[in-house]
Amino acid sequence: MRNQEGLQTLRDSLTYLPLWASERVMQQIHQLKNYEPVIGIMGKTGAGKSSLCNALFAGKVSPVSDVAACTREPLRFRLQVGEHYMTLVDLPGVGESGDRDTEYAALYREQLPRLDLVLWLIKADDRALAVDEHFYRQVIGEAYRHKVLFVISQSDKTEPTSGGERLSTEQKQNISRKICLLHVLFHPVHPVCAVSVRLQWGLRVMAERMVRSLPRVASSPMVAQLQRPFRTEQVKEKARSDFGETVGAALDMVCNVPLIPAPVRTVIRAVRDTVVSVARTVWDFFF
Ligand SMILES: Nc1nc2c(ncn2[C@@H]2O[C@H](COP(=O)(O)OP(=O)(O)O)[C@@H](O)[C@H]2O)c(=O)[nH]1
Ligand SMILES: [Mg+2]
Repeated sequence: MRNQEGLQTLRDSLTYLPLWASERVMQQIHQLKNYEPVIGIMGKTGAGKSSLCNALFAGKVSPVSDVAACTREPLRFRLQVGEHYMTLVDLPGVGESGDRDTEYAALYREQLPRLDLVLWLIKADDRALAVDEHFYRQVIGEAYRHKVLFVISQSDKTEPTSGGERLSTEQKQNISRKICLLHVLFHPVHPVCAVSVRLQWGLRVMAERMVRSLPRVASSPMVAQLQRPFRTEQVKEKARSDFGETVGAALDMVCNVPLIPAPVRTVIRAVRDTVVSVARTVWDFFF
């Protein structure tokens, strides 16, 4: 219902465009609303991939298709919240079986172009990072670095461990050191996150980093999948503004259609800012 209301409000803001142009823009808006993000999760077995996804995302999970237990086909899970979907791709561990690394490299090269973001989990007490480093250089390479978000998982296992319900100052200092180390090793595009699912620590910041690291088309539908506590104002504001910008880009696309009459172009330019702000306003109706 609110969905329809949102669409109608957007349609109204396009009244002054010729029908073909407003139809084009509405079609784009439909696609943006229904975009299904694909997020890859990397990390050695036991890094905490499943636990982290369960902590962050609310969606009901359904395994996708006839999953064969071969490395060429990673496990895919489809999450659903209302009418929004997102796919998680559980990518096999790096450097866990040397002889299969070539096979993994091929799998990653095949998957990377289709992923909106890769969460690369490194367990807080994992010190064997040489393989990760090698893999990052060789397989991810320059082309896909912007898609990788490093996450230090299970931060409560940072020395000196106490098993308590809060991180000690010493632990926090050591986590900061680990973050610095990862920055030196990987030169990541996005800042490294640190989380503990057991202590529910760092997850909010991680959600903010995710929404900032995703391509504009993917941020809003990802936010729709987040558990309530992580849908903070900052997270929503970034997604809302991404949505506005993508709708603006749809108008620009129509503007760039060859041989479009000059007066139509003028009208599109004149309404652009209004449509973008309407899109931001109705964001809550959609996501
Ligand atoms: N102490 C602690 N244990 C965790 C945390 N996250 C996950 N684990 C545990 O680590 C183990 C492996 O987690 P899992 O999510 O299955 O890892 P996956 O193999 O990467 O999917 C499980 O026993 C989890 O309960 C955490 O933040 N802190
Ligand atoms: Mg798992």
